[in-house]
Amino acid sequence: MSSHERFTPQVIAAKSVERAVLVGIDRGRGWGVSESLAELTRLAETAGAEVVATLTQKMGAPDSRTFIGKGKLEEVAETARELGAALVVFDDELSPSQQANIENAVPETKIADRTGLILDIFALHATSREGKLQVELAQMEYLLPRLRGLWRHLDRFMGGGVMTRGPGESQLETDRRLARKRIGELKRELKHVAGERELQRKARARSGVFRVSLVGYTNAGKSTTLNALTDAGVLVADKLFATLDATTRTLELPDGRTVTLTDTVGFIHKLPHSLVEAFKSTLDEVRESDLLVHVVDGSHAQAFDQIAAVQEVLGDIGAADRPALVVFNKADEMDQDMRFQLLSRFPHAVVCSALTGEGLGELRDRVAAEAARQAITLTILVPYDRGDIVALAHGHAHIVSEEHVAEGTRLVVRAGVQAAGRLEPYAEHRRAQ
Ligand SMILES: Nc1nc2c(ncn2[C@@H]2O[C@H](COP(=O)(O)OP(=O)(O)OP(=O)(O)O)[C@@H](O)[C@H]2O)c(=O)[nH]1
Ligand SMILES: [Mg+2]
Repeated sequence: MSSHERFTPQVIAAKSVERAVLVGIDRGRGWGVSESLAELTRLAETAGAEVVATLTQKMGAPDSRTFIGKGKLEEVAETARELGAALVVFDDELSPSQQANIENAVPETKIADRTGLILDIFALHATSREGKLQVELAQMEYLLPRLRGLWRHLDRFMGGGVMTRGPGESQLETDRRLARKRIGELKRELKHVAGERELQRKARARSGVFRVSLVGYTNAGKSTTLNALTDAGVLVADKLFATLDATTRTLELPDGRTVTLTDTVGFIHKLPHSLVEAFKSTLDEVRESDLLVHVVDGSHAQAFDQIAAVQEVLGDIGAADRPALVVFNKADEMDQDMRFQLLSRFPHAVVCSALTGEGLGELRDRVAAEAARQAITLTILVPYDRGDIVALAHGHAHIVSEEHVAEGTRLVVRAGVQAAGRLEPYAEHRRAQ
């Protein structure tokens, strides 16, 4: 095996603390640059780096060649040199060519971006086999188009020039081929590993039990909420992306009804697309949930921005249409004014503290009310010429089972009052849970 037969993803943060300079652009809209850089600081610290400076530049859109302007880039190089920073992190995903150009302009320094940092944290925090495979897949997808950048780096190290170009290019081809091969292997392995969880998920779907998923921004308190409601014993930590695996527990509600409650990976502003793709099967549970409990850190100054970021990811994964209940957590850290502001924007939200238990009774009641509202189970028999009714059931009800019989399609569905009313004419049985 040649020394390049194995391709290992680059690890941004080394074991020892690395000094880092952060760079962001102020677009004058959307998230404020200082808030975004404060979050990037937390990400950098979580990955094991120490932030020694942050630099910003005002511009409507990033420069297509170097992300920030040339002058600013020189300032970044100068700052990194003066402060002995080995790492410069940009607050947006850099294109492969931007990355290569910046590497040329800021020599002797590792150049990373928000995406690379998030991927690095995921790699540090992944514990299950599936989680590790998902993260490696996301890393490889991210690295594949950037392999050229790594090679340019090496070429320069070797002195560059005519003699190094040939072998460099062919080595690049080899690396690309190996990376693609690994991506294929990872996808196959993931399919295999996800099999068991898939089976459980499908069994839950068939059982018709009402399924609730906790979704929300990282560090909002999803795992703490699951633990408080079900004694699940899931890891809780004051760090970003503490838990990556999905955990499902049974939750008994005050009215005697039983539902399942799933805690899943947290979201973030500018969540890398490769991660969303790689975590697709973990996020299937969210997409298929009957109810999303959107946990928000109500004590955070960016609570509303974080809600918008979560809604964006929910849209990306095809879960935007799921019924959602907004929960403002960390009530123990809120003052009266904050509560008022949160509730005036989201009047139907629940305010609670998973830490002190305040408001958890109301949360249980509200979940029970949602489950009751959506809980009419119908067995319908739809003639084959009424494909529109089958489509209606798929679009607006939960399909418990579906079979094709001589007279048509027989479906067992669970639906809310409205959809149930429209499907009722085809009912064989009707049952309210
Ligand atoms: N003060 C206060 N802190 C809380 C509350 N709920 C959770 N926390 C803290 O917030 C931090 C994050 O909690 P987690 O439950 O790990 O958050 P998460 O949403 O699961 O985060 P990720 O798994 O990283 O996406 C921990 O330090 C918790 O102790 C609360 O109601 N009040
Ligand atoms: Mg968690």
